[in-house]
Amino acid sequence: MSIKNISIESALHSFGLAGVQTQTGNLQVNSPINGNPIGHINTHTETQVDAAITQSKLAFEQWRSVPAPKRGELVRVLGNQLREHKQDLGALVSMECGKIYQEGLGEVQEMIDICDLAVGLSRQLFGLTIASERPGHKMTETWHPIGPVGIISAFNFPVAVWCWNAALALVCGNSVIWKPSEKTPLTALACQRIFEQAVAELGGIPEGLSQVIIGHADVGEQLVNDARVPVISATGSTAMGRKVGPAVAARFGRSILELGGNNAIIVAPTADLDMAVRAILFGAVGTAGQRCTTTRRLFVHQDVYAELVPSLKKAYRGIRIGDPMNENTLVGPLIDEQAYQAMQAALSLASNQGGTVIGGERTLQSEYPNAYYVNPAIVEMPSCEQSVQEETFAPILYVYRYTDLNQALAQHNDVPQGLSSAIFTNDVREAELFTCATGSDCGIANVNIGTSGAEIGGAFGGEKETGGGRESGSDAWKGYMRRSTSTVNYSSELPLAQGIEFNL
Ligand code: UN1
Repeated sequence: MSIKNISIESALHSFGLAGVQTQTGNLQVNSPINGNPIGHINTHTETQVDAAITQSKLAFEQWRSVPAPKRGELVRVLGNQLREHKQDLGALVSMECGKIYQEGLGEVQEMIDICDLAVGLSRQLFGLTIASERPGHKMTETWHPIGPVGIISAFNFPVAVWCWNAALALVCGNSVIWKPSEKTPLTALACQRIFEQAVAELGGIPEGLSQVIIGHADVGEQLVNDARVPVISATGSTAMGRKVGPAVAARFGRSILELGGNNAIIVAPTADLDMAVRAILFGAVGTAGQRCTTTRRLFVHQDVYAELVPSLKKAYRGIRIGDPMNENTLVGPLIDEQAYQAMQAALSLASNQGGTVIGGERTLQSEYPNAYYVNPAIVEMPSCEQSVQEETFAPILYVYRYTDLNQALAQHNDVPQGLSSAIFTNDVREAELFTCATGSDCGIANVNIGTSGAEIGGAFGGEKETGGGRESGSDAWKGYMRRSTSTVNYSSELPLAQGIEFNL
């Protein structure tokens, strides 16, 4: 059954974007649902991007003087606007990037949640008071707004990632410039409309406080290379991060990188296997395997292998693949043909390495000749030693059998990426080992829940080729501010630190 009353026309219309369906523009946007064009828009020129950065700097110079709790009011109104638009925006996300409607709604909820967090944070941008070694002196550490924040986001979380960054950046007193994926610009324009509604509702907000720039990699590069943008937060592939990181570093900017993952779940002998199967299923096939947190590798203890793996295969047989706007569907399409080709290449490599592949074929081809639906794949690998090193953005789950947890942990960590991880166990020693300093080397290490679907309250990101950045909750806000240490001498002497005597 299809989601009632929401069509691409109605979703675009609710954001004042109906015109994109008929207008001409050099960027054609296709829906991964059927491959049909859903709009044409224009990319920004170099001059327009430059003007956007100039405007962003001006907006920042006003916004940084607005008290933080007042800045929080804008984010509260933004959150309320998102609540009102949850269904329409969730549907547009689903239609533009192909994730199921439930996950589209979840993504908008993630935006609402981060707005709530940021509103609270707007009254809690705490600094420190530090004991001075000198009498009559006070040392403090204060956090100040830093400047325009550039946000580069990927197609798979086309709106939430903007909001994680923007909500924090705005309460921290910064302006924002967003370069969304060229595959999902319409949802970005919809967010821009929602933001403008919040601005209009509140009034008195600097012009151009949050802007969207549309384009391909060249537009992103211009943003990344502009020294007026002190922070670049980029989410996407490791290949993209390899370009962004050094370019930002070369101009002494700060980058917050959230790149590829190669996330694994370990299933130990004491695990609750029913729970594990459900978590693995959501982690491996949810969003058609196109989350940075998708479960890509599974280490199963030999004592439970014969029970868990057949249950998992059975669960895979029950997956309903199809139109993501159909409420029965669990897995929608891949984003495009290139994603499909990458999946096929990864599967043939795995079978050449002795892996046994189940699934992975294209499906629904006669119904949707221009879209790429696939059966999620399970690949049983012959040996733990051959842990796959690359992230393929598709639903492929590599399964390994292990006998010793230390050996499984070593294999688990022996990949270039370090985003998310999980263990299913009811053995407290194993759980503690997995989450301790010598356990999982990932930014996220879970026990008895899967690798994907993190809450916004925690810091989100990972180590090694995942880029090291942290977004979202905890103290990630500090990445969007500059730190100032002040020593105030309220005595009538001028003692030097370290006891140095320096007298005429
Ligand atoms: C991403 O895929 O880039 O933890 C972000 C999750 C989501 C965010 C994923 N909250 O799966």
